Amino acid sequence: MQKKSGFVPILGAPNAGKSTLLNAILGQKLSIVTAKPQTTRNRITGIYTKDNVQIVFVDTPGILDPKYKLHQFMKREIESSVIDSDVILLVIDSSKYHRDAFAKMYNENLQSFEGHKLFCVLNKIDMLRKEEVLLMISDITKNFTVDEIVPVSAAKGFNVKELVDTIVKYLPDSEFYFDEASVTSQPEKFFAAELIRKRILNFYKDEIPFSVYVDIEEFIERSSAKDYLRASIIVERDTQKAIIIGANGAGIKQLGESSRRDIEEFLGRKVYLELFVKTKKDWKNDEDFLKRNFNKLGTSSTE
Ligand SMILES: Nc1nc2c(ncn2[C@@H]2O[C@H](COP(=O)(O)OP(=O)(O)OP(=O)(O)O)[C@@H](O)[C@H]2O)c(=O)[nH]1
Ligand SMILES: [Mg+2]
Repeated sequence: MQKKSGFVPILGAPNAGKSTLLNAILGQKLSIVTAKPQTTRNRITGIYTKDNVQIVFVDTPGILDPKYKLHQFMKREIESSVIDSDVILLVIDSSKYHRDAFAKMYNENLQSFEGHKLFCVLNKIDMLRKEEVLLMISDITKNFTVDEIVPVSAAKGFNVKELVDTIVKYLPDSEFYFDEASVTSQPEKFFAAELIRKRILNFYKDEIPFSVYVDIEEFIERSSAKDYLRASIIVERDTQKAIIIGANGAGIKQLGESSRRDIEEFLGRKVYLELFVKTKKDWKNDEDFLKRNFNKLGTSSTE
């Protein structure tokens, strides 16, 4: 049978449910999800392969006005995910739909949508009544040019299969880009860092989660012993370092244990995890630091 394959970036405002949608499509917790906006920082490739179809989804950071250099790097991740894409999914939190806010995002990104098929994915419809969803669909139809409008609940898995079926209709005939067994193109150490960051997003309050960068400094696979992982949690200020470590190291100990369990579950094997906390002043605005680290993560969607 003729193969069909294409690239499908998942775009939208912070917290719209983009990563939840990717995970729902893949049936796997690949991209970290939290209740906090700005959870995703890199583009994350999630490869869906079934029969003669392969869809390379690319989860992206939420669209926002850059305040730090980090945000500029995140924005570039979004922009590069759109180039060469076949269908763009623009995900909206339908429980927060406002025409003006949607119009702003739509118009600001119109140029990058050009030449691509555009789907408007109305997510979180489990929070709405049916009539409200219908009204929203008619409002979008009247005011915007999109190729499809698909209501879903990524969290409940509602209409997700139908979304995938609709995407397939727009895919070109093409050989697969990735091996049929691949689920992602990112290295394992990227996901290890993300799982540690997810725990930090959930454990600590206020600005701490947004000031944290997790760097996997060493990842050694060992046949005779557990894999060895050394991770550095990089924060912006010494006060943040003290908060993460906690009284008598209780914070870092708990963080280490829970992250280790998450990583073991993800990798399907035991690991030995060592965590360190380091201060790097204002890393969010440090171009060299960001360049080095974004490159190191191998988040390129075509790698
Ligand atoms: N009720 C409901 N909540 C959802 C749904 N999809 C996602 N959420 C919740 O919305 C929040 C944000 O989800 P994410 O998937 O992290 O959102 P995101 O768009 O990837 O966010 P960023 O990475 O920060 O841009 C989480 O608390 C999810 O559980 C849904 O269909 N229904
Ligand atoms: Mg996300």
